[in-house]
Amino acid sequence: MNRAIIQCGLVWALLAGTGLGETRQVPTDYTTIQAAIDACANGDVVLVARGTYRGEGNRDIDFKGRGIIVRSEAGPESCIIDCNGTREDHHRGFLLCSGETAASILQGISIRNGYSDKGGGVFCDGSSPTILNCIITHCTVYGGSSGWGAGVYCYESHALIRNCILSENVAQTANLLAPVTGLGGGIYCAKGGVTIVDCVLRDNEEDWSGAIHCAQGSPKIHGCTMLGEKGVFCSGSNAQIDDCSIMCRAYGIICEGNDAAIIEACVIRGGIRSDKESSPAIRRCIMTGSQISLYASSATIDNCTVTGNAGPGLVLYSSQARCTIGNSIFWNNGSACQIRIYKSNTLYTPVCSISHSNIQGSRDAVCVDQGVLEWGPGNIDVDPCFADSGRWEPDPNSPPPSNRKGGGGGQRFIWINGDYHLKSQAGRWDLVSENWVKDDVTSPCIDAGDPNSPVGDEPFPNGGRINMGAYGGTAEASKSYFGEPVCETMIPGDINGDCKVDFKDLAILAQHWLNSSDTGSSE
Ligand SMILES: [Ca+2]
Ligand SMILES: [Ca+2]
Repeated sequence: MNRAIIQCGLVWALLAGTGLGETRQVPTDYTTIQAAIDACANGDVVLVARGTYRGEGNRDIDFKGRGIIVRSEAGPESCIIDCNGTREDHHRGFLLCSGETAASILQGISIRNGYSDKGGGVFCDGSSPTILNCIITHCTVYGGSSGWGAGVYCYESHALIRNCILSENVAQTANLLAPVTGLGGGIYCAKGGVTIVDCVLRDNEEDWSGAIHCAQGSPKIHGCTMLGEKGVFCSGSNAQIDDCSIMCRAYGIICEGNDAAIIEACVIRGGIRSDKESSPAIRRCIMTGSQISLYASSATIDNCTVTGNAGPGLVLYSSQARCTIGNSIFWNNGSACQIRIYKSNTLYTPVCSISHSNIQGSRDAVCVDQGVLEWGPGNIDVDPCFADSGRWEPDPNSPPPSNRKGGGGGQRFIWINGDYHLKSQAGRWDLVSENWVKDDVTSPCIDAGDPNSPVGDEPFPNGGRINMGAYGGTAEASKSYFGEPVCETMIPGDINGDCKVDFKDLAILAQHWLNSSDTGSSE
């Protein structure tokens, strides 16, 4: 990381014809960070010593378009900008609104107690800086129609925010009658394409939106952890959310306003809600603790594991809801209905298509109040043999017992996630030992996905066919078992990995031959 930054700064410096750039130290050379920035040419470094910085010149700090690095000497824990903003006296940490590019780097700094209407910690407008290893905490936005982005606000920006912690920031509105209130307790991004990588968003508060609010644009959210009330709110965006752990109480992800989010390889507690012509694609996700709710929207659910919800795992609430489910597992949701199609009207009929999935209770557990169930090929109803199913436990934060499960008054229960790798006698990836282990049973979900789906990164022997569930098609897919001894060597022509070359392999070959011919002709 450091090398990349140095290289980046070096390239910039060379391009700007200024050589290596100068290092300007605060407070040794300059009394304030702003004074140091004002003295900088492109390629320079502002190095901030340990300490807590306050007052003019150490808040509302403006990069003024410079391609420079502003960084702490010893990391964000020991280098704090205390904005000391209040509702009456607004102050932020940093402003980047002069067309800054990725060469403008903010690194290793804590920002706290910012207060503004937009961007309590950092405000980016039409600029795309790099924000690395920063801690942004206890910042507030509060505005007439809305407060936007309590931690970071980005408008028409391609900023990179990496390895940052955003915690206990608050987005609020001054107008309690406003239909839209606090947006983005952690980060608000509109238009452009902000990239948020390996960040932790914890206990940020927002009236209405989420820890991250994406409005339009194509943001990328990768490898992030979200804890607290709400996760990501996507509105009209093409957000790509992958490899995230979103453990929220109210909801995990909301998609609205013609949103086309791609949600991939995430573990989500708090559910996904999709409405207003949105069409999320949900792939290889584990969803527990609350349901997927579809209103006027369509969703595709591929290779997902949906379990441990108090009610159905999926509900189509609106007559305009559409859902296509493949290669997925709906198991141990706490209702007679794993999936429910709720209502229809004279204009629209909700439709749910399910194929190559393991639905506990089979089609009888897809409860159709009004609407259409398209029960496709390859569905099964067999114990998926999870490595660990997970369990309900009393929520230590709830009042004394009244035997309510999953919410409501009295004692609440929370779902403790299990391990949703599928058991296999040939090998299952074990999260604890980080190694392959062998079980005494083999899940029927192994090699039970759509034969036309690519097996992807499934390790050998993979049966030549994708597994159901969240690890299907990945390097952590459970291995295929054909009886002892397990085939350990690859034989040319043995596609399914059973140590024999026979018609089973030929059948798989023929199936994919047709597929690849189609691909080949289109390339
Ligand atoms: Ca397989
Ligand atoms: Ca074979």
